[in-house]
Amino acid sequence: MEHEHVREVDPAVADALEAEVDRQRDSLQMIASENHVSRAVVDAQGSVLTNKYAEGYPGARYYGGCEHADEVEQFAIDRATELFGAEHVNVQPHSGTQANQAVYFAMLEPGDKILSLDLTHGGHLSHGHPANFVGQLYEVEQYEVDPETGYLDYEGLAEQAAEFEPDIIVSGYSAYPREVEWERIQEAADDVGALHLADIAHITGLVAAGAHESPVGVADFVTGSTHKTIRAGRGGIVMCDEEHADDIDAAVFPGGQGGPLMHNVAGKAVGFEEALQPEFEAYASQTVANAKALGDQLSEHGFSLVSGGTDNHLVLVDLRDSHPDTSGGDAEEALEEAGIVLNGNTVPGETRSPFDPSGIRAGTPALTTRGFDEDDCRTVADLIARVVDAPDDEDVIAEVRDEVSELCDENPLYE
Ligand code: DSN
Repeated sequence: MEHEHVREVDPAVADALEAEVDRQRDSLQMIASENHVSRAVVDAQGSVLTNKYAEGYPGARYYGGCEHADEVEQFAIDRATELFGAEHVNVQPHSGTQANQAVYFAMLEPGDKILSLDLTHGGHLSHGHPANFVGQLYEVEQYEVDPETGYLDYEGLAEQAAEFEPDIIVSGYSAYPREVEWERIQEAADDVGALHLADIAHITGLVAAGAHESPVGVADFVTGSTHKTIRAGRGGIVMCDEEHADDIDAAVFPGGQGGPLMHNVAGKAVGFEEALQPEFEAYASQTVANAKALGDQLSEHGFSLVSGGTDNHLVLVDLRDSHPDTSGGDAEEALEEAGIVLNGNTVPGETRSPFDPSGIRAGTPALTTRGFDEDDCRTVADLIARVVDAPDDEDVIAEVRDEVSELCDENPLYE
């Protein structure tokens, strides 16, 4: 990746871009929400569609010259429809958060009630955290995972819903390692006459490939990110039945956004086309197999996994038992020095601060894209253990850094 046009104009930014390519190539990207998109998606996102304003929807825009924008957006819609089987798809949200906001804006009045999973139990800011406008505009109550098992407590959720009488229940999570039983949440919503929003941001690719049960056709609304496990252009997506199509479209534009980022919509179209290919199913199931191998091997090293393991692309490690003197932040820092990039993360029953929490979250989508298999992931778990066991030992960190470089060389990226 040369960025030669940038270099002609702005060598400083070109240097930073090239350094970022090197960083991604030469270290292990294990932030569970990240991935490596293809060169095709990079090209589409870097295209001249960035110049185009296209407020409105295909065939009904507020500006002229939208014929190619229309084509591209329709490709994205058609491919998403084929991937997920939803009656209606909106591919314009700039992010998963904005996809969620569109659903709230379309369906709720200020002061209405949202029931969602607590952030420290695996939820997301946009599900109603007090620091987010959603938590301030609506009345939010939060559910938690079972403190003993780390699994969702579906019965507790139904009881809480009966008491709180929410207008909408939000499912779908950013740090929940287990399969979600959408029907059980739908039943809880039906029992109290609430809507159900399933936010599949993290598992969009797993759902598209059949590696996780789909909430499409179960939940009233399904939102997602398009750049995580599905590794398409950066942004969000909303899916719903035809009945809510106009409300959702109006809530995305003009309700919450101005002009769509058409270059990102092009990246979505291209990434969705890639996800329709048979290889993508193999990628998604390998991502899950890799996360299981990573989790099993971390357990072998004495790490405690929230819920005891994983069914999806991520593991959540609670360091409090195995490494009581090492915070998630300490582990994140030492691992990054060793070339393993993941994030400190809150865990259920968190006793530290969100800025320096008790856990680490590690995902396999990006490693799998660059070709890692289960053996590689077990090796990565061994390396993580060596560093977290001795986070201040510069010799260990240097040795692990060398082994990370070897793994990267064996699984090249953006050649
Ligand atoms: N920032 C994403 C994550 O890491 O889960 C969610 O928006």
